[in-house]
Amino acid sequence: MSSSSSRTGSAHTDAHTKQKKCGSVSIIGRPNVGKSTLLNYLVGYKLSAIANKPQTTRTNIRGIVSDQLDNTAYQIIFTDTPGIHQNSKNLLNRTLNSEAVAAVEEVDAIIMIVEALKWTEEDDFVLSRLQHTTKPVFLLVNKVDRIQDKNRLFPYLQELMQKRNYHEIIPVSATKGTNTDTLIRALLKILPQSEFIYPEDHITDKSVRFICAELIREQLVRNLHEELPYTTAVEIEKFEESDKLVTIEAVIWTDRKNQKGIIIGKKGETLKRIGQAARYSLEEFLMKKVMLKQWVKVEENWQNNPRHLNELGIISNRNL
Ligand SMILES: Nc1nc2c(ncn2[C@@H]2O[C@H](COP(=O)(O)OP(=O)(O)OP(=O)(O)O)[C@@H](O)[C@H]2O)c(=O)[nH]1
Ligand SMILES: [Mg+2]
Repeated sequence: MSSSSSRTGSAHTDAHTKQKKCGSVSIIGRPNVGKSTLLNYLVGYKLSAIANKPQTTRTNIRGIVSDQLDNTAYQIIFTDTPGIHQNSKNLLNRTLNSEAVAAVEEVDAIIMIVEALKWTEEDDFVLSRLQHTTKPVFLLVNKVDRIQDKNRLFPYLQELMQKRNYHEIIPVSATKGTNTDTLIRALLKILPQSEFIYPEDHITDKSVRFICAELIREQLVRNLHEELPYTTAVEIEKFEESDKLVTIEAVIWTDRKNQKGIIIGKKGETLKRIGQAARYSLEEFLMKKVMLKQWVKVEENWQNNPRHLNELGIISNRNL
């Protein structure tokens, strides 16, 4: 598990399988619509941070699904992207947008996600970024589990059909997995016949360290309020794996001294809570006991420092 993360128990192709398909699909949309939730559901592992706050995802993350459906063995490389947003104040924000936009080129299809019954100006903005693409765009209308009266969906879907010539519009629930098989079936119709690119047990192109840093950052985003999480970043300084235990040392970077105090909290309580929750998801991902040590360090203005963004893996993956 050094250069990329893999899982045991892959989908082997057998003699009855008629064809093999492989392709790449980008998942885009405004912040908070459920892009990372969908990626994690499809891959079956938590690779990408999820939180009920905009701009949780900061860099493109590939999740690889190798499976079979209707006599087709397939490998789909999904790219989860940062939410496309209209505020591009600092280098970090601008990087988030360009990552997302870069992800719509050189793919076989694009998934645009919106929320059921909630179309906003930012959705229009996302749509405008897709104006010139010739790739099939699948519109997923997510969070349908929240809609009690499903009859309300039908006119909404009809309204969406007027906005663009989508390849297909599919109502889904990324948390429950509703209609994700319909999505895979629809994608398989347009994906090319091809050998797989990655070994069948690979689930992401990111390193185990990167995913671990994301899982810790997820807890920062969840446990801290308002603006604070966006001025923090996580770096794994040490990752040591033995038979039964993984020892992880992580630095939480923040850009102001007073924020360090907020992250640590009264008598260290906030940091402890973050650490406990992070350890739980790290253990689930690594399938081993985890010993997690965390430090909080201050570097002013790291969000505008290309070297730092690069070190944190935020701008190093433009060519993915
Ligand atoms: N009820 C419901 N909630 C969902 C669903 N999908 C996602 N959510 C919630 O929506 C919030 C945002 O989900 P994310 O997956 O982080 O959204 P995102 O589009 O990746 O957001 P950014 O990375 O900030 O662009 C989280 O609280 C999720 O639990 C769904 O199908 N149903
Ligand atoms: Mg996300």
